[in-house]
Amino acid sequence: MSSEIHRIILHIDMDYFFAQCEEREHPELKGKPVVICVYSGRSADSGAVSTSNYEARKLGIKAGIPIFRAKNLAPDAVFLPVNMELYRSISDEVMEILKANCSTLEQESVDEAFCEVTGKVSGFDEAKALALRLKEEIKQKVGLTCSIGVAPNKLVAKIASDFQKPDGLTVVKPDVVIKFLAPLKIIDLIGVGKKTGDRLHGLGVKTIGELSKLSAENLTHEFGKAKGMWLKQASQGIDDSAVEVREGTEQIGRITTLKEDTNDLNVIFEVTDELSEDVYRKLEARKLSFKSVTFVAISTDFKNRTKTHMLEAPAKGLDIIKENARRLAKLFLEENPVALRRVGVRVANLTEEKGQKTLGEF
Ligand code: DGT
Ligand code: CA
Ligand code: CA
Repeated sequence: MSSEIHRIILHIDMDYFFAQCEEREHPELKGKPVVICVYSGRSADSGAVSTSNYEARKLGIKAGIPIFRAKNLAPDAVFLPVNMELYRSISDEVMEILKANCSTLEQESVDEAFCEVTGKVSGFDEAKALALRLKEEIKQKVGLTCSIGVAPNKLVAKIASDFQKPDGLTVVKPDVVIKFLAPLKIIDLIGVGKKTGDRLHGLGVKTIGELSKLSAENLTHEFGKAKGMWLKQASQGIDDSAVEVREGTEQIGRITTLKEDTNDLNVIFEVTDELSEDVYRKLEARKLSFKSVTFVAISTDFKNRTKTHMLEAPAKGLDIIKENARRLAKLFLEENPVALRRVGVRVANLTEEKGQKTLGEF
């Protein structure tokens, strides 16, 4: 079968991610325009929009515009500050589902990942069925929608995930890659920024198809060897880069809502112990060590804050997670005597255990 000589790669991109996370946490926001803001702190409304839900986008509110402009466009929209801890813990939930379903997961950012599924599925039809199952599982377990692109390489998979948003699925089989790319705008070719886009426009090139017609000589003359060759290949949908686990970016975290808001340390310790055990089981299953432990606290005013302890050397023991989480929780509540709504435990700076000794072995 011809499909067997091709790789099959999924690119998953969560829809309006930060805003959708807020909708999950506060269901009463659904249907209203929601705007996530990075406040610079200089004055009340200075700063920029980080993202917005689709209701807000319809009103012209997009990532990057000043907050005061967004407020002019939609005075009744809901404006919220970035709550990175929340997004990160939701991202962890998504990545775990993906990891369980592919041979290699490359997390690209908090809301995007490549999944290599070559060998896991027999061809593109099975890959499509897998993508649909993943979308369903993420919706059921995490409560969020995403868009997925399925293609023979990373470049085309990423362009495909963006093709039908939100809640989209776009499958680009190897024999239609060129036809799929041809009508798309130059700027849709991932890796072409504004500068290159403008220069290509100057050459009269507007679509990826038109770019693919330029000769390699012409392109290397115009953009230099490396970039010119890359443009030539990319415009034909050729990309050999491998799906690779990104080291060091990984973290494993668990977060939970308390039965009732509290600052009672005994209650909180009980919960952090449980979360620590969950985190430890994940680490152990994958033979990973960690170098930092973080306590995550979300108070009743929805502010959330963290306290992190960096270890001197990579560790892997459950007690180290538990004790640090407890100690950080206690410190946190001494500094912030507030009732907590949710708490979390996270480890980061993960490394493979291989060849590494625990203290007891020296
Ligand atoms: P989408 O994928 O078009 O449905 O919408 P988003 O919001 O998921 O957009 P995406 O995938 O480009 O970015 C993922 C998250 O990253 C987004 O929810 C917020 C954040 N983000 C995106 N652009 C910016 C930006 O320009 N500044 C800041 N601070 N954050 C951004
Ligand atoms: Ca996204
Ligand atoms: Ca993204």
